[in-house]
Parts: sequence; structure tokens; C-alpha cells
Amino acid sequence: MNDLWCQQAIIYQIYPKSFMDQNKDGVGDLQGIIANLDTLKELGVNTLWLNPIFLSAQVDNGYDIIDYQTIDPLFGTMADVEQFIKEVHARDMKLIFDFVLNHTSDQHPWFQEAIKDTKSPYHSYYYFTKERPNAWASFFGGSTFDQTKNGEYYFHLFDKKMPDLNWKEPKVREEMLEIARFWAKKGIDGLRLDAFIHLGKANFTEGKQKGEYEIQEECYAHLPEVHTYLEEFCQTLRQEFPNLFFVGEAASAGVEQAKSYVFPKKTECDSVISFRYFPDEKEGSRAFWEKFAQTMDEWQEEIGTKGYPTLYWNNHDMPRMVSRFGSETYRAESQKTLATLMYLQKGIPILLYGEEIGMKNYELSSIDELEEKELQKEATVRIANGEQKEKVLAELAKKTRNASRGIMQWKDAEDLGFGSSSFWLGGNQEKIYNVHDQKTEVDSIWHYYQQLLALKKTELFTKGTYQRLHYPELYAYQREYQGKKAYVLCNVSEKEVMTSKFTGKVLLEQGIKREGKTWIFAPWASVVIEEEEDE
Ligand code: TEU
Repeated sequence: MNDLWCQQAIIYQIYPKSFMDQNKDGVGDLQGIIANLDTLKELGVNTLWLNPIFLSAQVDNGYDIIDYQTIDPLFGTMADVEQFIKEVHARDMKLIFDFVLNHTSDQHPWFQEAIKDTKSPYHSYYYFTKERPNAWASFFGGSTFDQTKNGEYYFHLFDKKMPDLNWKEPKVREEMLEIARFWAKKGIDGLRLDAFIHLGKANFTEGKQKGEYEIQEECYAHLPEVHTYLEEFCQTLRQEFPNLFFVGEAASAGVEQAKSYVFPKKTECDSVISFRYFPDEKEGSRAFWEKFAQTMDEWQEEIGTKGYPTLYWNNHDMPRMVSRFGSETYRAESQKTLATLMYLQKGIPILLYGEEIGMKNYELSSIDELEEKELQKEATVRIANGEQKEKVLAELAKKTRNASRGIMQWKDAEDLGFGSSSFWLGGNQEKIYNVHDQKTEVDSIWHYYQQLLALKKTELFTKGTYQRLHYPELYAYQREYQGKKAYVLCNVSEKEVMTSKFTGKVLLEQGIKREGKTWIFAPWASVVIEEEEDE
């Protein structure tokens, strides 16, 4: 385990297409990120994670890779990335690349060779069958099997233009190691292992065989082989690059599965990102908060006591945190409180670009801006059946993965300070929440995040123990380290709340008044109190 740096890591996720566009083609690029490194450093993050920037057919925004060792011209050149790595390190920051190891693009030369000639050495890089063997459904809709021009069927878990690599083939495992080595030698500090939980597949004769296609996670997620492949991959690289950090994307992992990837041997991932933090209960309801808190307790106990859970509210596959869990009326307050609640627990914060200014979900202006074909279909049918277009789009905007991928709001200008106003992802962005204005306002979300991240870096919040405190009106927990104790108290409601139970020094607050011994919480207020020894 890379105790060296990952326990201090505060990760900032950048969706490169949406961050800043220096060459004015409507798509963000590496130079756009370089231009903002000082601002990110000032905010207090110390590690950047970029969604994939490699040559891609852009069917799935870079997750369908054609060449892992070439930078997609949309984002820049190899010289740009080398400069980028240097500039990140010059600021004492770290860099994590997204590593897509489960599949390639169908345009990747390996796949092209494999379908041109079934005798090609690349044929065994993928899964081929003579006929469609079962009724397994792919995550992006339809069967996991589609036919190539030569009549064979190939396996794909995501889009049909993204064939899955066959990890049983040792040459595939060696190729992926070589690619990782290439980037580690260039100086990157960590890898986010995309969808790694799917590397092992069951026999195609298992699971549902006939009828309508159905998601069969038990046939292609968390199979025992995943551990074999993952351990070989991570351990080989660790021997050569001891400081390389591995954070695995384990979307459907419960805490027990997560433990199996991180412990007990510590030979696989250093940390994982699970999507299971957020319960199905109605967001904002008491039941939601209770279930969510129980889940966090469990992760804190099972992972946090021995390692590093990831702490995050949103990413490029989910809606934005303030739109999903916060309050429209108390936008800034809820953004600040949600951040406090999550990031002061034990673990590695992962911020999504834009949350530091309270960016909300992207608003759709047309059906095409829905990424998912089935949502496009749903919208078309509902509108044709007489539902109001605006209403349908507003509802589906909460479901589409594009919701969180809006253009970064740098300033109150036509182009948002992005660099060009022909945004790759449609129009109607919100200008009033922007970095420039918030950097000048003392009480802004941006400044609050700056204080919060500074606090997070102190030993109490990186190393201290975690214990939840049970108060019906507040989301509360305490952290303790070497005789120091702090309480994190958050009002996750739109009601005023009071308590006289705590005494001590305020480390961070927003929306709090004190009358005598009573703390008065405005809607969505929060406070971090350090217990004073003489009290
Ligand atoms: O997402 C993968 C992902 O969420 C699945 O692994 C998940 O297990 C599945 O949907 C069932 O729950 C990653 C990226 O984050 C995403 O943007 C890509 O589209 C996807 O991989 C394919 O590369």
C-alpha cells in the first residue's frame, strides 16, 4: 500500500472535454488544464484524475480507445502531456490517469486484425463465438454479443463499438502492463482502473440462455479471476514503480467485495470507488439519510480503520451532488454542508470539477443532448404522446450521464471563460456560479472549499478515528487523534436546528449562530468544533 502519498491525497476529477478550451475548437484540452493548475493548487487539491485522453473513436467519450499511447488530437499532443506532467509535479501535485483495461474501441488495430483474419494472433485478444450463445444483456442495452462482418459474434459489455478484451490471454495481460509501464515511465503517479470488476467472465453457457436479454452481473462482475488478473497487474507494476497508486472503479461492489480488492493481502487496489454509498430511498428523506449514514459507518469501519475509502458525492457517470442531494433554495449552503459531511470522514476525497463553485446538473435543451439511446427513445415517445418537452427534458436531465459533464463555469461571460462558445455539449449554462466571482467573494463556496480542504489535510482528519454520533436532527460524527477530538455537525434539512450538546472551538462553520451554550443551525448549516481540553 502506498501509504507514502495516498493518505494525503485530495483528488480533483477533470472531465477534459468540459474544462477549458485553449485551441478554441469547442472541446477542452490539456493546455486548458495547464492554464488552471495554479487555481487548483490554490483551492487545495493535490492530485488530479483525468478521464481518458487517448486516441479514441469518442463513442463513449474516450473510454473506447484506439491507441493507448497516443493523445487524442482533441486534447493535444504527446508534447502537451509531457509538459502537463512536468507542470503538475512542479506544483507538488500528483496525476492519475484513467486506465481502460476491460475493452478497446472496435477501431483498435488489435480488433481490426482479429476480425480481418480469424487466424491472426490478435483473434485471441477478444472473445469470439460462432453464434450468439446466451441472453446476457450489455450495460448499454441489447445483447452482449454482436456479429462481425465475417459472421462471428464478439462479446461487449458496454457499447457494441467497445469489444471486451480477453484477459485469459497472457498476451493481453502483457500488452496492458506494457501500456501502464509506458505511462508510469512518463511520470504519472496513479491509475484509475476503469470497470476492472468485469475482467473475468463466466462460461457463456451460464446464466440466462434464451429470451429477452437481461443484465447478468453474476456472469460478468466480481468473478474470482478478477483477483488473479488484478493482483498480477498491480504487483508487477508495484515492483517496478513502488509509488504507483491504484484506485479501482468497482461500481457495484458492496463493502465485502471492496475489502476483497483492497485487503487482506494488499496486493490489489489501494482503494476502490463503489457506487453503493447512495441508497435507493428518496433523496433527502429521513430514511435516505439514515441508510446512507449506516452505509458510511460500515465503510469507515471496514475499510477506513485499515485503509482508505474514497469519499465522493458525484462523478462523470452520475448527476451532480447539489442537484441530487442538496437544495435548490439553499444551493450554496447545501453544497458546503454536503462537502463537509463527506470529506471530513476518513479517506480520500474525490471532487468533481465544478462542485467547488456549486455547479448543478446540466440543463438539456434538446433530446440529442441525452447520451443514452434508451433515454432519447423515452423522450421521443413521451413528447409524441403529448407531454410537454421542457418537463420531459427536465426529468430526464436527472438521469442522463451527461448531467454532470457540463462546461466548467470560469466567469460570467458568453463563453463562460471556457475559450469558445461552441460547446461540445450544447448551450444554456449557468453563468452566475463561476470561479472568477467566487474567488473574489469571501463567503463563496470556492473559499469555503479552500478552508475545508486545508482542514482535511490536518492529521486529525487524515488519520483520526471516526465515530458517528446519533442525534435525530443532525448528521454528526466525531474524529479523534492523539487526544484531539472534533465534532462534525451538519444540518441536512431546510429547518432550523438547535443543540447545546457541544462545546469547543470552531474550526469551520457556515450558517451557525451561537447564543450562550446553544448552537443554532440555519437550514443546511454546518460546523466543525474542536473539543477544548479545559471544557
Ligand atoms: O463505468 C463503468 C461502470 O459504471 C460499470 O463498470 C458498472 O459496473 C456497470 O454500469 C454496472 O453497474 C466506466 C466509466 O466510468 C464510464 O464512463 C464508461 O462508460 C464505462 O466504464 C465504460 O468504459
